[in-house]
Amino acid sequence: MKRQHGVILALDETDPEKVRSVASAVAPYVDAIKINWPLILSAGPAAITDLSALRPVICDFKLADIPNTNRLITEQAIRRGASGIIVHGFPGTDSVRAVVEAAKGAEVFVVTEMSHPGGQEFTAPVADRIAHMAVDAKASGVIAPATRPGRIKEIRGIVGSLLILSPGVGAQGGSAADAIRAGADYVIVGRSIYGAPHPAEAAKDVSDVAQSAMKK
Ligand code: NUP
Repeated sequence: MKRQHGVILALDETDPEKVRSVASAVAPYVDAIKINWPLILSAGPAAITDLSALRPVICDFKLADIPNTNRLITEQAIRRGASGIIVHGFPGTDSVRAVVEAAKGAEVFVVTEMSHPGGQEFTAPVADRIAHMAVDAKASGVIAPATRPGRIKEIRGIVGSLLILSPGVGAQGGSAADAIRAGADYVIVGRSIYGAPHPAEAAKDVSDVAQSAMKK
């Protein structure tokens, strides 16, 4: 994934027609497309391959299983063309390492502290340990909350040069500029792009904001 816009589209659409139209309209303004279970369960896993023709696809499967199951899922996602995969850290280092090994060079991102209010309940208290573990397990990067830019800054202090991807911009109340200035490499944006009257314009606006925050 090459950083130009600093924006990753979270394409949580379930209408196959809209998946296609939003993806092709927004692709010129984002560096990757992140897909999650709503899209996989509606459009099917072929969507991984189809969308990869437009932009690198990150599978947000939030893997949280034993190493063997994590490995099997990762292999299938990579076989379909995924460029990256998102894994939970709480099942332990061996579960994350299994994903890094099975990814065969594709990018692996470990969830630290989740962006929604409930993320403060169970993920926040262990987020710093998970960030250290992501470094040890040789992950490509971590997911950290745009809703709490102060936490992005602290997590940056732990992960060094690993990538930080930050969801929670727009619909969840976070700001792209604040997240990037706090140390995020990319913001992940869903509803406020694909749910906008003109998704391409909305994506371009976020990209402009992210790019100017990168320069400061
Ligand atoms: O902590 C997280 N928060 C979060 O919102 C980790 C995530 N992976 N996400 C995902 O980012 C979430 O599942 C959704 O796909 C996207 C945010 O979408 P939106 O709130 O911008 O619509």
